[in-house]
Amino acid sequence: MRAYDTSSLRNLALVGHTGSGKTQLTSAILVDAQMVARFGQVDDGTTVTDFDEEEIARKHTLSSSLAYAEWNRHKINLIDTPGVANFLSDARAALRVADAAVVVVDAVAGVMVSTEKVWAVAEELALPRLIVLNRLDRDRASMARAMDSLREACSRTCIPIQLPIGEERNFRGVVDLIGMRARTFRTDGSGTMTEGDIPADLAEAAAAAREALVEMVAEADETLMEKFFEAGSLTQEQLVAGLRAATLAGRLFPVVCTSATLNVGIQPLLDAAIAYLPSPAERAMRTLDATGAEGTRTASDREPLAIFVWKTIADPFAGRITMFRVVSGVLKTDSTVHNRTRDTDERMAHVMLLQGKTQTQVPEVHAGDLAAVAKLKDTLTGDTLGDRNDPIVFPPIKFPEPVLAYAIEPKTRGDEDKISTSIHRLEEEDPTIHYSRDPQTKELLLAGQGQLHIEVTVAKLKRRFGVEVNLKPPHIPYRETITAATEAHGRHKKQTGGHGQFGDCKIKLEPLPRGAEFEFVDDIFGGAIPRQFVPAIEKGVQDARNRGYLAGYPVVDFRVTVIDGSFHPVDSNELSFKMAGSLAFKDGMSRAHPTILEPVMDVEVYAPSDYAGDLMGDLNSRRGRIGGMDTRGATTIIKAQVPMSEMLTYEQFLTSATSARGTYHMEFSHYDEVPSHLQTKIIAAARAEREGVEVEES
Ligand SMILES: Nc1nc2c(ncn2[C@@H]2O[C@H](COP(=O)(O)OP(=O)(O)OP(=O)(O)O)[C@@H](O)[C@H]2O)c(=O)[nH]1
Ligand SMILES: [Mg+2]
Repeated sequence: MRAYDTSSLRNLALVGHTGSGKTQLTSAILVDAQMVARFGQVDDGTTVTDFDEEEIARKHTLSSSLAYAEWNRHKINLIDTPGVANFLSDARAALRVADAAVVVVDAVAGVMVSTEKVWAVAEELALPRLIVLNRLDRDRASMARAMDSLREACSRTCIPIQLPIGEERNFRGVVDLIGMRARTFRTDGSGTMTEGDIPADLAEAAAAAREALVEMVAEADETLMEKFFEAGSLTQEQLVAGLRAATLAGRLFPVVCTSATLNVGIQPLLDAAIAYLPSPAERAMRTLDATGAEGTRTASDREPLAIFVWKTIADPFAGRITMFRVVSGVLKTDSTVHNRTRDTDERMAHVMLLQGKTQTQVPEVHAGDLAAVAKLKDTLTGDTLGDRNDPIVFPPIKFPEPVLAYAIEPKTRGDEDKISTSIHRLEEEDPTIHYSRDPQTKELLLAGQGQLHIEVTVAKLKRRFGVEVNLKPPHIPYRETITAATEAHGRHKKQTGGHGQFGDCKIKLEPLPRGAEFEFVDDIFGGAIPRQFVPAIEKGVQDARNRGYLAGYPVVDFRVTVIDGSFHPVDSNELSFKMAGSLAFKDGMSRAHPTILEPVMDVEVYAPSDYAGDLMGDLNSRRGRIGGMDTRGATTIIKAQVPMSEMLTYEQFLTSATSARGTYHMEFSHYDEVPSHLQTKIIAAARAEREGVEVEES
């Protein structure tokens, strides 16, 4: 492949609700650009970007993957991202290294919940967006309805630059509203395109749509607006330049029309991406310097080398594969670069481009391009690599907290070690899973974004690492906290011949606001306890608070202040003060009115409006607090906050209650107090479990 300079690159992340056709669209692009010989199909498991066995089996993208198409002397990098809610954090990471989002919308269903989520992320990153109305060949596909939902849910300035030719199964091409030409396609998947005049029956609609486009472009820029009023229209050059500028500025969002399975409209889509979306040189990336001050770095070969790692793949055979964007400078294969996040050096032995899972080694990668490298030692997702003397880093990627944990046990006895090394490898590629051992029950806990996420992780463990586990019913990550301040005393004293043990401390416990976790303050006066024993008291309190008080869940959101104590010149040691800290904590908890906290989720439900009443009633019965309701066409959107423990069965409920026409999105919101009658149950369950374990162990 020829080398492409920065201005000939486009970095596009395909984002949108599951099933909108992102993977199929990527596949059509690759065949049209002759990057692959065969037109891969999601339904046969033959696409380039859904190559993982789990993705093929489930017909969903579960992890972002990279592809590229050479089109009209440009290299278009494509990141095919997941649209399934549990995996959206991977789409968020992809948007960090893209210069534009290609927002794919199903022309039958319109904008759905994941589309709104990724739209908001693109908004936050100020990313230019091109909208693709896909699946226009389906029954009940409607450009008009899809445009309504886009204008309501995303932006009033979504504006078609094409009109579809033919409806539903007769969809076979597009009218280009800028060139005012028709582009029709053979519908055999070959992508064979014919250019011609606009069909007579569309002439009027096309003229009206073009006028709307010209007005929108004029409105987006004051000087264009003046010219528009003077001349009554815009010249072709003004229209093209104005549309490009407004798209880059995020003021307009052009809309194109496709069918990814029939390979209709794909080539005009690529032309539009080159014409109206930015090259990396036109979009600076945010940076932080050593003092935390914000700046930007522009894609240029002449700037120092700076690389941002957005994704890692844990391959049991090939080892770790690190995917990155060369933000600035030129990366040469075999060079040594500095990992600034971890302060270590890494050798970039085999720099490569990825076409799905196919790797092609390249001698160098220029500023703005996306590439990968195998077998780095210490580098993880979110790290910045580059020149040792260049002080900047890129802000790390924020990943969501796990919301649900399952206890797992090996199917084969003695596989525990293998499980934990394999899960640690998977944690590298998926920072949203979390693996731990319950300090009380000693069970292995696997936490993630939801049931599907855990199931997929377990399936990966089996397929990639050959370890099989049983999943037990899910756990809610409850917490404990206190609601009253109190003083407490702990004294540890033992006299067993020779040296004794003596530690003694007085502490104060005070509640802190939600999310404050834990604070420890040393407020000892006049050497009541020698300085070196104070950390031991903290250690004792920490150990005790992690073991919990009421039901074995970590105690959070409080402050411990050591205010007094006493010591023995010979018998006092660290262990004794650790014990004293632990005892003081327990003493305090008995008076601090402890209570249990549970994770509460932000839930958004989308369903046909007929079901709204039933769905609201159900959310109420799940202790949900309804935050608002919106109607959008025939769809109702309900927003609510619901405790996680009540949402475990929601997926099945929603599917059966709405005949699979409802969808929902859920993410962690905050921790809140559990009502007291439910606390009693949680405490009883914890006690039963603990006793069960004790019986088993004895
Ligand atoms: N009729 C028709 N079907 C399509 C079109 N595009 C995609 N499909 C089908 O829709 C289904 C979903 O397509 P995908 O490409 O997997 O959708 P996706 O957006 O990648 O979905 P996730 O990976 O789950 O986010 C598959 O069965 C495709 O064959 C289209 O333009 N027309
Ligand atoms: Mg997909």
